[in-house]
Amino acid sequence: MVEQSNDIKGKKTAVLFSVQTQGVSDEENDSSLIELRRLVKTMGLEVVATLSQRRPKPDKGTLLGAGKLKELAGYTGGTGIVEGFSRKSEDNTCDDTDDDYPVDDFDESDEEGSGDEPDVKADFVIYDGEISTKQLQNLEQATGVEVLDRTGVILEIFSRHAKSREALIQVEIAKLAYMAPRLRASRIGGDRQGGSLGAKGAGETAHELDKRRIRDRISELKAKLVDIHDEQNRRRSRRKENFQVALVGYTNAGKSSLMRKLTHSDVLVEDKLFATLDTRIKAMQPEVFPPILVSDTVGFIKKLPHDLVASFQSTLDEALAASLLLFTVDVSDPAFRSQLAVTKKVLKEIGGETIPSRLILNKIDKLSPDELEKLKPEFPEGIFISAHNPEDVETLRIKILHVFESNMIETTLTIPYDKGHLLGQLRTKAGIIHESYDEKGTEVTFKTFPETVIWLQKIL
Ligand SMILES: Nc1nc2c(ncn2[C@@H]2O[C@H](COP(=O)(O)OP(=O)(O)OP(=O)(O)O)[C@@H](O)[C@H]2O)c(=O)[nH]1
Ligand SMILES: [Mg+2]
Repeated sequence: MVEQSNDIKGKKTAVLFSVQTQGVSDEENDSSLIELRRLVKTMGLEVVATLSQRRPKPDKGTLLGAGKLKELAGYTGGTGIVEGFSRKSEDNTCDDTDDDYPVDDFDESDEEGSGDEPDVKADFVIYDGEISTKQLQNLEQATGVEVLDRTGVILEIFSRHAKSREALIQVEIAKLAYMAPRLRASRIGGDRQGGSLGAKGAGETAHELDKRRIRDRISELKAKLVDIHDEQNRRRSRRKENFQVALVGYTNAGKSSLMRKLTHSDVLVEDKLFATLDTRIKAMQPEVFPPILVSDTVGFIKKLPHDLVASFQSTLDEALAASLLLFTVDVSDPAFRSQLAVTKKVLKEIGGETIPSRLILNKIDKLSPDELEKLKPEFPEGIFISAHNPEDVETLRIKILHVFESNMIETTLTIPYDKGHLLGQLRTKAGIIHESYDEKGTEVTFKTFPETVIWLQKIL
């Protein structure tokens, strides 16, 4: 696959590439590259070309075979050659040698007219996967430009979108951990990584720090996070008496849009990947008692390395504290099934699989009536909505209320007049159904969570 665009308008440019390994279908490879293209655009770069090579495995030294590497370098003005590097050298002999798998037979782009001299030179080479230190070194030598992998791109976006103190610290830790082994490896990027794209945070100083100082800085940042998390845990335990609904799902699924509509708040909604990096919690509107809290979380994405997920643990903890998870998918995205699978996998990994959940198939306004009807039998329990349609949002709100009410119990208790202040507190924690007065006190019938009844019985 070779695509080219000449509409650059002074922006920095990038050429993207992937290795389609055995077992990865054409659709999966294409959809992953389309996603990478969106990520790269979100990062502010213009994509000038996309290449892909089918191989049993990425080459240990250069990811691509020799011919394809030359083609890639054609987009950057590089030589395509790695000095002193032999594909038959001991280091590079691996079970995926080109002899076993004739790469050219797999190679799609050769069929589609590679060899044209590209008009536009790319400033960056970006790989749709993870790059080892050695591969990074070799690729930068062959292309003469800075090379980034998928994680590097995601980190760059995170770094730009982080707003709260917590998100900034989390991103800085993730970035330092990512950059530490690459500092020595990257001859080109080493000077510029993190700084060249205008990133804030770790980028400006990282290249001056040796590994030990990076470790010290990470420890220092982690200590700061512990303080923030202690405070968050205190707040979270105070919220325990409330019913909390967490919106979880792939990036750009529409979580923040739903959060806005359900809570009448002004959280950021953008057609960007990873628009939200901070957890926001707001009461669902119109308010009920006890309040239903809705939280918006960071989106998930394919091929997100574990340590990056871990660095957003506290954001995910908010989802784990929820009484109900709303798995939100963008049903208009052809890849939505695999996006849902990614979300469920991450939630399972962090221990959230036992939390009750509902599936929200969002953006149905982007489907034709036929497409929608075909989809419904596949998700009989799914809630099909458009966050842009107020009636759909109301249907969702009522469904949330039903789950919330099914968790509550109805109780009647008498509150003595000398403990009258408890009545005021109860009103914020329960839905009052009936009140009557006799000589012992106020007899009140209310609906709330079992924990609140236990709390009240203890202090009466
Ligand atoms: N057509 C249509 N667009 C929607 C719908 N819901 C959300 N969008 C759009 O999809 C884009 C992403 O929406 P967000 O609500 O920011 O998505 P998110 O899940 O919070 O994304 P991240 O914060 O990046 O994880 C925005 O441009 C929204 O306007 C919908 O039901 N229909
Ligand atoms: Mg969002």
